Amino acid sequence: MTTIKGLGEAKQYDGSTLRIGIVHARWNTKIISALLDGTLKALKAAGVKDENIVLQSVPGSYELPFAVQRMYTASQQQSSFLSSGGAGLVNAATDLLGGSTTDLTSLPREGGEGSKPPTVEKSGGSKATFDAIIAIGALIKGSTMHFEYISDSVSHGLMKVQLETGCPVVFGLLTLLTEEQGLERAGIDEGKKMHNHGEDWGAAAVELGVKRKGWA
Ligand code: DLZ
Repeated sequence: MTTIKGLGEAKQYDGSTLRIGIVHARWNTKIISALLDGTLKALKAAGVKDENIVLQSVPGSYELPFAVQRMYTASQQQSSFLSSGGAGLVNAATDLLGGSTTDLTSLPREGGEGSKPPTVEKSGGSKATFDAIIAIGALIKGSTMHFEYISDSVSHGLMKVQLETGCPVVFGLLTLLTEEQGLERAGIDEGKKMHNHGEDWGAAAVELGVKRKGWA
């Protein structure tokens, strides 16, 4: 079946001067891990430098809006401190969030639920505010109303954060009726029905990061 869905004709934006944050939930790790891979692939394809990508993890999707808000605000405070002559400040974003970032290379690639959670390590220092932040989570519907409440509040929370901070927040939240839908959208189902949606999110972050500079 053909589809008209998607980003349309993709223009490649130059991400080589951008600083991008990624906050991901750890629930449904197998899906998240693949989505992160896709996101990073797109960021790197657009020229975003490794040292300008800051990763942070939170337990579940419900924590995403708070984490994005803290990450951006801390980076802003750090940036203005440094530009006013401050020095030797450690990464304020990660400190305010508990001093850890995810080491992506240790994310389990197989297994999914119940597999070993990602280990954490402290990130290096960073100097600029974020040009865009990508929030990644996968909510899977269960038998109660939990899914509806969290999907709704996280969607509204992420929109509120981007409008209040002025930092583009890419909506990498999958709201899934089944686990299979998540595997498809992460590009890791057996039939390989869909592409990895993380690639779209990485490209969206670069496009918004570049355009936002022109809209400042
Ligand atoms: C509790 C919970 C449940 C049942 N399901 C998911 C899910 O499918 N995806 C997800 O990202 N998080 C889930 N969580 C965890 C909540 O998002 C949150 O971390 C906890 O309620 C603690 O605030």
